[in-house]
Amino acid sequence: MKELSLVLSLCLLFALGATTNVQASNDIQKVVVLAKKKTVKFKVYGNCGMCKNTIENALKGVKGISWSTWNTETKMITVRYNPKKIKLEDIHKKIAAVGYDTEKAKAKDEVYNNLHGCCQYDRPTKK
Ligand SMILES: [Cu+2]
Repeated sequence: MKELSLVLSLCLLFALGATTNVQASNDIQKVVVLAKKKTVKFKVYGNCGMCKNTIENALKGVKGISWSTWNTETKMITVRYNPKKIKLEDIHKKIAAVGYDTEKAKAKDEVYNNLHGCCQYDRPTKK
């Protein structure tokens, strides 16, 4: 029993210490910022590693987007973003702007036609 209460008071001390510690409050703020971010996964039509570069570069440096990665096998993109800074719809549009159809946005024909021959993926049929 004595040991248990010792452990409990140690825990309490740690908890108090943590909340009054400046570093800890910075960490809490970081967690809050992280909590605002979302990770989404959706389909982006494409073929190869060159497509991967084009798709990922389209989202690189875009405000509100932390990172993205497109899988050449599954054709799925994973995007980490802050919904307060960029709308999911706009992420789809950014990808379509460089020639790649997504579940929600369609690339312009002329942009698609300018893609490298090996990158001209089979376009999804219209619904
Ligand atoms: Cu390609």
